[in-house]
Amino acid sequence: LTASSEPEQLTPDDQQLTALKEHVAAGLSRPQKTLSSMYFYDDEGSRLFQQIMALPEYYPTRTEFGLLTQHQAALATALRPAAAQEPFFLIELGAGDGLKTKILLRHLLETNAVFTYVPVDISGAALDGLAASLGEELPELRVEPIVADYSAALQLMASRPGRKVVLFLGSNIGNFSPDDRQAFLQTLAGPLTTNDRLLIGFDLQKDPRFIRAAYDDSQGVTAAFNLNLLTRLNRELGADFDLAHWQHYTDYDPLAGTVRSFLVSTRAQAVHMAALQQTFDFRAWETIHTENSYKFTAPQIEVLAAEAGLRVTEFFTDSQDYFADVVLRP
Ligand code: AVJ
Repeated sequence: LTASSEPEQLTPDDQQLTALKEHVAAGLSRPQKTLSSMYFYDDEGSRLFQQIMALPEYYPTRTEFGLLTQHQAALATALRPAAAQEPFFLIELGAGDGLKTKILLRHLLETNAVFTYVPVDISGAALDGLAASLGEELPELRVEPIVADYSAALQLMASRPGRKVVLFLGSNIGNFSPDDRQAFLQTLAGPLTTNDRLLIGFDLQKDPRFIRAAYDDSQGVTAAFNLNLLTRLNRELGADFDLAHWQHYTDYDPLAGTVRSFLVSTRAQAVHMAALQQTFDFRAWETIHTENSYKFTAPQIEVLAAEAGLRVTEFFTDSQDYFADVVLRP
């Protein structure tokens, strides 16, 4: 493994803390309190998400894994430059443990593609783990990890010349509100040129009960994942959330096509945050909205792409139409 696989951290810790403080102060001052699911992923949250991906109820990861395995050759052909030796960057937003991506990485290496893998993630620990496992499993791979949120990483990559293939797998796109999703896709598409490619994973609309079960598992791992956000605020903002009086609640709304997750205050309580020098009051059964997880239809995906000035060129699904991996180009 080369020295360059040491993750590059784009945003200093103090700026990150300032952003978290501002986010929490604003989000908990609204009539409907809300916190972004982006903040789930501290090191413990990333570890819990690994556990979620292995749960029997959580179908997206294993479905997409099967999908990528089945279609790896066609996907690689659709993504890589036509000239076999032309170098490119393979940028992955929200790389996590890279389990699914390794299918593509291995295929590209075996077919002599010339590329640098740039995994981007907000969890430094997740990227360290990924770099270490890649060093062992695919030692010939060139890796340049970046610890950053998506927009910071995209800005950095936009300034680099060369062909780009951007991966956004796992239906991470489902976390955006419709407005944010549109803005994000436009930001993503903006710097891309004709020969660049985008691969986006979309979880598809299906049996509502089946979807809901994936976000309310019987072992309570998803509940722990949601509640960990409060533990994080206790640690990083000196908050005094008492986890005995908070619950995980989630539901799927077929009308909006989204799973919504909440933290529910099971009694009237006040929470003080030392770092904000502020106290927040919660009524009994008041909720904090912590996550949206949108599910899509094929026509919606076409519209979404068109509105961002992108064209859908390939649409891969599994045999049950649970999930889609979609190739887009400018
Ligand atoms: C990482 C956004 C794809 O929405 O399915 C899993 C996060 N939240 N269980 C999803 C999540 C609760 C996950 N994504």
